[in-house]
Amino acid sequence: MNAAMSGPTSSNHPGLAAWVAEMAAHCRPARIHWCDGSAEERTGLLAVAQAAGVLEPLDPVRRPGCWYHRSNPGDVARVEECTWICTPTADEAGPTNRWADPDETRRRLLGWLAGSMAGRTLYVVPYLMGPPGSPLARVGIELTDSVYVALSMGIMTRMGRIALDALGDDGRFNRGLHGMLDLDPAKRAIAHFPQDDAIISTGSNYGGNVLLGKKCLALRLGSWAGRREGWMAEHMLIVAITDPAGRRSHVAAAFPSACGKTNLAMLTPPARMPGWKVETIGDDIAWLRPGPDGRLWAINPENGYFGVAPGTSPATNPVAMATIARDTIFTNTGRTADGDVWWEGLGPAPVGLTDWRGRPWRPGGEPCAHPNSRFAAPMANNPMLAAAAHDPAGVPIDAIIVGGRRADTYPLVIEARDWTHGTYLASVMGSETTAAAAGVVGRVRRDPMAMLPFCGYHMGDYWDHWLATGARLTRPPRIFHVNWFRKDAAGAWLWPGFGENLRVLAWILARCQGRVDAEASPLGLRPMTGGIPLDGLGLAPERLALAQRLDRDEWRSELLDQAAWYDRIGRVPAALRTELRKATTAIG
Ligand code: SAT
Ligand code: MN
Repeated sequence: MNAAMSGPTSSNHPGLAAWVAEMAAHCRPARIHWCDGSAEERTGLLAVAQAAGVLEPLDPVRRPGCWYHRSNPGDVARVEECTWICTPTADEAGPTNRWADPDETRRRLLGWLAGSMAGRTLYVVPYLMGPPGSPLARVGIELTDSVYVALSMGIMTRMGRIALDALGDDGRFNRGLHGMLDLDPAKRAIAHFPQDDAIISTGSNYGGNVLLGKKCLALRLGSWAGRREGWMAEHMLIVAITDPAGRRSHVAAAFPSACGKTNLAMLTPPARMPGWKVETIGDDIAWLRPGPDGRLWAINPENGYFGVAPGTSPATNPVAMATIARDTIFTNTGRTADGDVWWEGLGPAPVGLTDWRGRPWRPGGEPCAHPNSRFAAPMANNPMLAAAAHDPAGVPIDAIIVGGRRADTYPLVIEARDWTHGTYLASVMGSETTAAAAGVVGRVRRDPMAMLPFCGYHMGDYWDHWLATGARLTRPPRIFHVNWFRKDAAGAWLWPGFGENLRVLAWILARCQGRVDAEASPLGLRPMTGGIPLDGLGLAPERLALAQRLDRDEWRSELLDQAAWYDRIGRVPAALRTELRKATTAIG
């Protein structure tokens, strides 16, 4: 039986047509819909999703064009235990990835998918990662039986005709296959085949597992391709910052999932810092390449934001609030009685809330919104979007910031002495785990470059690639390590965070422009007294001193743990081991 076709089946790419036909014959959907990315198509797909109970419309006045999705309660976050790197050898995947044999895994997953789309529609989702015409842009085709995925890909990527045009008749493309399989957790797998530029995802419908352009292509396979092709795929936001003197700089920053990347990417300058402007280029992923000028140039491969809802409010992130005011899909938030969404941290709870599982919610019980509830919102909605977000060349990066969520040990900010030292600081980054991944929340784990769940190959080789890329840059970005999350002995935050982080960015940029001095410390360079502008903040200088404090006992155990981490990785570049030895000697 042949599946019914709809959409523009007008690709003249023989490899694409043959692969779609082969996968359709295998999964046996009743219908095949080729997505063109048009507004009319979106309206039609939304109607399909509504009729199937997958999406519910929100109130057209309070949230115009917005939709609500409630996931299966057992399918609410990425699952690292089910995420596989299927390189020919286990050694290529390295000690931080779960490796599985490519042939056996492909056979097993295709076995599950055989006939699994009976009665369903297979969506052919062509998507472009990166601005059209960028030397870094890549095309993926995701085949999925989830209308939620097709609609979300339409927000998160440049989807449809635009991608087929970029592909042309003979371009290369990533082959992604996603089947929901009734969300059976026993058949949940996110498998990457770097040598084939292919992904198979089964048994889930959660963003990070199934929006294949994002973590799978842009990071896991992107990092693998970047090493071979001489560029970098990183879990970084990108911002353009203009200071009161009109100097424009670009910063890329790596933080683990749910540690404030979207907030920093959309930072609103505090009232006491007039004349500063922060514009978003990306909030999650950066693709970077050395430019002919010896600088590191970055693009955001995405076209939307898949952000954590809880904690987002007019006070913490007014730019995000404006961005999600329309045309947004909300997943697993709470719902108000009048057709809007609600989550913890948004403000006072209105009466009559429904929780993320659809049950009436009362204050004091379980959270109303799932802690990893998300919004998927178009980048074009962002009132502070930088025009450069669409520039195929990208932007030159002045500073790279890395950091995790650490209640202790790490100071508010330190500057690496050079690229090698910065690579070391990023390689030993640690963070308390968050709700973005299934598992225990709040345990410190090493999360190098915030890439632990996303680096598609051996972590030691990845660090080597960082060093090799740095060696190609005659004007490398400076690298900084920050910790917005340090607490005092009573458990209170030492630094206010959010918009006030711009004060730390101001120091970082002044360093990049050679306008302020720093002092040497065993950990790296740190601000001189008065270096971070505190005017109007009402923060006692002693609090800042505590936030910056170096506690040698904490550092002795931290460095022992770093050494154990390096031993676990094994193949650590000698230059990084040297940096760790220097730090250990300096701490004493
Ligand atoms: O869940 S996602 O992987 O899409 C987002 C994240 O965890 O960074
Ligand atoms: Mn992320």
